[in-house]
Amino acid sequence: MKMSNRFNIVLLLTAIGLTAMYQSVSAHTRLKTPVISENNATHGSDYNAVVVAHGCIDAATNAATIDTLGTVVVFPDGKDSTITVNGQPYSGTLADYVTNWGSPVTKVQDKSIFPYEDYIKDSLGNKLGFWTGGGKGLKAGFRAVVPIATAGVIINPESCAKSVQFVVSIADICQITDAAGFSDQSVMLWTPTVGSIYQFEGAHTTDSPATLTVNRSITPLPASCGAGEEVVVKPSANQLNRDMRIIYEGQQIWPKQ
Ligand SMILES: [Cu+2]
Repeated sequence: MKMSNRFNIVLLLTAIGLTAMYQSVSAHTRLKTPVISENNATHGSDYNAVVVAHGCIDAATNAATIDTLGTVVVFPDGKDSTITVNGQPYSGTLADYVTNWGSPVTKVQDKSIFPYEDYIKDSLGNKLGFWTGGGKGLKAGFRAVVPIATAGVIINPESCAKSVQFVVSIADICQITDAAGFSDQSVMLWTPTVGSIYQFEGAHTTDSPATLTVNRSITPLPASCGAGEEVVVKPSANQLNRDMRIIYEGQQIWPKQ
C-alpha cells in the first residue's frame, strides 16, 4: 500500500513536470506543410492543413487551457498586399512574381471538429480564406488538423524569384468579442503586425503569422538573376479589416460589432 502510494506520487510529479515542459515548448498555429514547390498542373492543388496548436491562455495560470470555438484563415489577396523582395519594399504588382494568384485556398469539407464552415471571398468570388467553428469546438490540450488545399502557384519564369512566401493570417477564437475585447484569453491572433484591428499590445501571438512558402521548381532562375530573390507577400491592414471575420447567414458573428 505504502509502495503504491509512493508510486502514485512519482507518477503525479512526472505528469506535472511534463505539463510544465509542454507549455514552454508548445507550438504555434501553423500550416502543416509550410514549404511547398510550384505546381503548374491544370487545376493543380496541394493538400495541406491548418494545425490549431493550442487554445487561449488562462490569465491566472498562464496555461493554454481555454477551449477554441472556431478558426478564421485569410490569405493575402495579392492586390491589397505588401510585397518585399530580399527584405526591401517592392512597389510593383504580385503578377511580376506570381502569374496565377486568384483563389489561393479551398477548404476540404470536414465537420469533425467544427460543424460550421464557409468561405471568405472577395467581390469577384475568389476564395481568399474560410472560417470554421461552432459545436463543442476544440478542447484545450488537443490539436485540430483542419484540412485544406492550396491552389497551384506558378512563379513568373522571367522573374528572379527563387521563392515566394505568403503570410497567412489565422485567428483561433475562444470567446466571441468585439475587437476591443481581444486578449490572450479570448483569441489567438496569428497575424502579421500590419496595423489591422487583429493585433494587440503584448499578445502571446504578436507578429507570429503562419506562412506558405512556394519554392521555384519549374523554370530555372535566369542567369542574370545571380543568387535570386526571396519575395514575401503580406496582407494589408485594409484587407484584414475587411476579410478577417465570420459572416453566417448574412450576419457578422465575429468580431462582434
Ligand atoms: Cu503558442
